[in-house]
Amino acid sequence: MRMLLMGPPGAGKGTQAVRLSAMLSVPQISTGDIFRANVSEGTELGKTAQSYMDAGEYVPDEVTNAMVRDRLNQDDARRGFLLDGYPRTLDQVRTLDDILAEQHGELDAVLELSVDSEELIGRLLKRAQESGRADDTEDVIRHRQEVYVEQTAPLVATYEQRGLLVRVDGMGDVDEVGVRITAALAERGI
Ligand code: B4P
Repeated sequence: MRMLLMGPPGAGKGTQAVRLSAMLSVPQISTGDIFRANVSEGTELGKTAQSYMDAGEYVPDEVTNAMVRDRLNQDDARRGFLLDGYPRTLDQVRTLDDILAEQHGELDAVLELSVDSEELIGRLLKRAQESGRADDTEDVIRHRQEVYVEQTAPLVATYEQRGLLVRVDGMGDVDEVGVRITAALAERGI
């Protein structure tokens, strides 16, 4: 099972990916989580990523693509994966196509979570109070939404044209969304 999880910041990608990865028995590969782990370990990759993340900008494609290529080359990704938060740019879509052709095979599905923008901001501000992530200030949250609308939202159409897109309403509580995802995937025989 090779699947992508897309949606704006705060849509619940990370939250649902944990559950889905257990359900599908494949590793959850979150580019945001990998960057944050590198930031907290103080690696060179973390030093490069931090300023972009703190500003709500995407980390440059060449850095992100190299990191994902390495990660997908690891043994546990051979039997499938759930990619959470990648690709986010056209260059990343093309790179992923190359990696899949070289190392894996076709995607099975691309899941998109849709959530109203005020709800997204409310969720991320709530997280800011609870965990204090550096990119969860209101200005940066709004900027991340803009970057998503400009650079990532148009990519969803690419996967729709390929017949891979599964759109799920991400409004409501975590369990409600989880049940919708399971039902939508079951309709596709997943
Ligand atoms: P990510 O870590 O992917 O952060 P995100 O888009 O905000 O999504 P996240 O997974 O954290 O939020 P979720 O919806 O799960 O990226 C962070 C940064 O890393 C990016 O801005 C960028 O700088 C960099 N980056 C990552 N990937 C990149 C790439 N491919 N290229 C370049 N740069 C990249 O959860 C949000 C909150 O909502 C949580 O607190 C959660 O508990 C809550 N929540 C979830 N579902 C809910 C529900 N149904 N109801 C209420 N609350 C809910």
